[in-house]
Amino acid sequence: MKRVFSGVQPTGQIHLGNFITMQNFVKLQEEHDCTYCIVDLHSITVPQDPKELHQHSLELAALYVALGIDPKKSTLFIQSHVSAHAELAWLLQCNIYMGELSRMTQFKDKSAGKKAFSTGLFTYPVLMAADILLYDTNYVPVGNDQKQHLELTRDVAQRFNNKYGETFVVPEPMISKVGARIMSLDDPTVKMSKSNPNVHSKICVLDPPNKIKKSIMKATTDSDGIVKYDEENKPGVSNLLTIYSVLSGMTIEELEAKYEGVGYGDFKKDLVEVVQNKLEPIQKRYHEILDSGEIIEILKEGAKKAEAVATPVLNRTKERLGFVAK
Ligand code: LTN
Repeated sequence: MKRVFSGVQPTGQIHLGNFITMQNFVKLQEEHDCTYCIVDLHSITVPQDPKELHQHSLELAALYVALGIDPKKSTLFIQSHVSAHAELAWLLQCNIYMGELSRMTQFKDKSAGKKAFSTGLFTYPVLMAADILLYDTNYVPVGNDQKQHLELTRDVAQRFNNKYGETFVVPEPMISKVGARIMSLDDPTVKMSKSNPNVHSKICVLDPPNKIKKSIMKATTDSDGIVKYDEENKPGVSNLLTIYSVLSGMTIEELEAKYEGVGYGDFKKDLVEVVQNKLEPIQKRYHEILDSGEIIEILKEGAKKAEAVATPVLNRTKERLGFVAK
């Protein structure tokens, strides 16, 4: 079995783009040995309200389980519960160059125009490399925006192996096409994003039915009234078709045939129902897991399992560096 590792930040609400990414995580656990991490250490690279961070971490964990991550098959844990992450990040930091981190486009984007930002924002990709390398990861399912960080992870793993002897498994990215392609409802030329202040730009997994309805009915389309997939000329309608297709399991072609001669209003009404019906049972399960406290036990177990894999890798790394074992 190949090992899969991925991380999601516990910031803000989980929207449909994230949801689709996480659904892919659920599928992967059938064929691979999967580890999914709630990366709270990454979240504090930008200011966080402690109460919100706490809440969001538990919520994200409960949502993972509600979506179908099975704690018996996969390992689900919170990054800060396993201290090896912060520790390996330091060891890697001493083997990554300033120039490499300076070239990271996410860092450039996030620091642009800011008077002050933390050094953590700069070293963010090092911690991400530590996350991945600690689990002898073969595949990392991530969005396109994280590809450069993955390249850096591979570079540092190879560099370390060459210098100190075989230590790390060199991971490969697994770029999923659909999750990354869910666009904003108000402006279908940009990705659906947690940080977009317009609530109707996105649908969140925990949105109540009336909010889902409002956001979809308001979604930007175009004036030619034909339900057809054409990313370039009809980005709004194409985005709605993608959402419909992923949530219903119907293909785009089937949907185009179904809505031939039907106006956008009726098409959107059906989509509202598809989204509401998909999310309702997930929300119910989510509240059960969170309110019963079940999630606390799952995370405890998850941290134990994660530690059992991470600690030997960390020790192996220290040994290669010449550190004296305790
Ligand atoms: N940077 C990633 C989150 C992340 C991650 C990881 C993803 C942190 N550590 C390890 C994959 C593997 C993001 O913002 N999407």
